[in-house]
Amino acid sequence: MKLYFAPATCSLSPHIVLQELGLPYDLVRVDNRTKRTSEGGDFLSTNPKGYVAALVLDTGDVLTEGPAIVQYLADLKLYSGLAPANGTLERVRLQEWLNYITSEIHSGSSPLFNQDLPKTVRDLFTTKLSRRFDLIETGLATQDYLMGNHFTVADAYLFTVLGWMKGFGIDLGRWPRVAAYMRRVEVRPSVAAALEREAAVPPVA
Ligand SMILES: N[C@@H](CCC(=O)N[C@@H](CS)C(=O)NCC(=O)O)C(=O)O
Repeated sequence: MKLYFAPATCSLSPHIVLQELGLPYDLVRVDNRTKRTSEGGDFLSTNPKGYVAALVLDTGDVLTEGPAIVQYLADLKLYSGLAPANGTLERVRLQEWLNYITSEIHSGSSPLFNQDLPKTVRDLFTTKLSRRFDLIETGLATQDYLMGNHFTVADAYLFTVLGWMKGFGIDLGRWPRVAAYMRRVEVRPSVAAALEREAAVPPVA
């Protein structure tokens, strides 16, 4: 398999999952500005959507959309516990979280990357995000991870998008359980290994 990634973006989520599963993979870095890749190609020819993450399977099939990619990966090793079995209510609970993260937090924070965003608009997005974090803070009162007391692909995704908040001037310390959760996930060997492998791929020339 081959993961197309860009540093400090949402592609870190499937990357952490690949590491959790101990699956072999190659990494291809994408320059999101030029859409050129570290393979010397045009990323758009692999993923016409033009954004990471994209996972190219050994069959040549290309998977996109982070929530779909992480579920595909988890299902390759069901016993990993990274996702409950398909067809169960628990699996739908996982999908509920993945959808919440992608639509409410990922999409809800993407505009904040725009430095030119007027302060009033920035404040609106920040306030809405704060409410999303309140809900997670409440959920973490009785458990260590989103789905209970074990790590799932939803945690790989949440950790990834929450990692952007500092750069937006949002201090996760306002949500002490969320801050503790970040520290808990951060020390997983999969996270360090994914970050190390990404850092080892030089910028696209
Ligand atoms: N719906 C996609 C969104 C992916 C996405 O937002 N990718 C960002 C990085 S986090 C990106 O590559 N943006 C570059 C662009 O849109 O040109 C998913 O959930 O995977």
